[in-house]
Amino acid sequence: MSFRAGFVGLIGLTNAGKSTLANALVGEKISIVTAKPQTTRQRVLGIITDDESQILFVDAPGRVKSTAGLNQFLSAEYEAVIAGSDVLVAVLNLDQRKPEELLSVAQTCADSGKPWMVVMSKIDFPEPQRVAILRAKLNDFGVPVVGVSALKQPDEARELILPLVRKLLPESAAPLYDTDAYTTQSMRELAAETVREKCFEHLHQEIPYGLAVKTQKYVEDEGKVVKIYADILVNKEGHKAIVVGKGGSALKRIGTLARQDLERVLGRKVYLELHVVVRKNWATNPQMLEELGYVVPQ
Ligand SMILES: Nc1nc2c(ncn2[C@@H]2O[C@H](COP(=O)(O)OP(=O)(O)OP(=O)(O)O)[C@@H](O)[C@H]2O)c(=O)[nH]1
Ligand SMILES: [Mg+2]
Repeated sequence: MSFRAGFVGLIGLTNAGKSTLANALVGEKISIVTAKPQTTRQRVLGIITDDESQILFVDAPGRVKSTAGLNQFLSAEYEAVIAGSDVLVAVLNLDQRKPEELLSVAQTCADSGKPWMVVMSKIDFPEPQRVAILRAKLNDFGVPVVGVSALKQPDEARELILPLVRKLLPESAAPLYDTDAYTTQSMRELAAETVREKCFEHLHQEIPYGLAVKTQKYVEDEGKVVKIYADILVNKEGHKAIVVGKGGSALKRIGTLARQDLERVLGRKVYLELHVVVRKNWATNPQMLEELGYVVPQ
């Protein structure tokens, strides 16, 4: 039998559960998840290889319409993942009240001309009539439709989705990526994303949207401890005080939670040092955006 391999873009609204689904499918935490929309900023690759196929899941930002600053990057990244994927999975979240929003995501996938399927996400959401209505409306597309709860039943989600995706992959002479790896994300990127996840969870209003995290130093020497130094960039002086908190309490909490997560992933002790740095308008500065990796790859 011939080998199949390709990029499979997870396409949906913000907060649809795409990253939760990516993590469930890969069986490892590759992408950060929070209750806030616009958590994912850059695409993250999750790799699943077996004897017959290599699936390259691309977790993307949700759909954002914008022509300025960081949101312009999110919007371009969303479009680039659609254009660059071989197969699309429309992730349609059942906690969304407006079915037309979900159907427009499905229409985008259909318009791409690529093979695609639908995953109705958050099927545990107590709105069974929404499932029936959505299924009926999706019927005309004639593509596979499954419903999953990646949060509550990740194994079932994987078993249901992987065989359907494999059938949609193009043939390939060989795997496209290292067959031992489950992601291409570096430890420096993972460290920065883990800190950003804790910032999103513990800071409110506009603060998370105005910050970015950059790993400045990652030292893995002979010793038992991995030393990570990261900057939290904020775009206003006033935000710095909020991120640091009273007597440093907020920053300490963020640092402790991020360190614990990183220690679990690395299986080693971690020393994590965080600095809050004010970089006014970093999100509209092309050079700063590039430094943070917020550029769409060509
Ligand atoms: N009840 C329920 N909640 C879910 C499920 N999947 C994800 N969530 C929750 O939905 C929220 C958003 O999940 P994410 O996986 O970050 O969603 P996303 O589509 O990646 O969001 P963005 O990156 O911001 O576009 C989080 O609070 C998740 O815990 C699910 O199957 N059931
Ligand atoms: Mg996400």
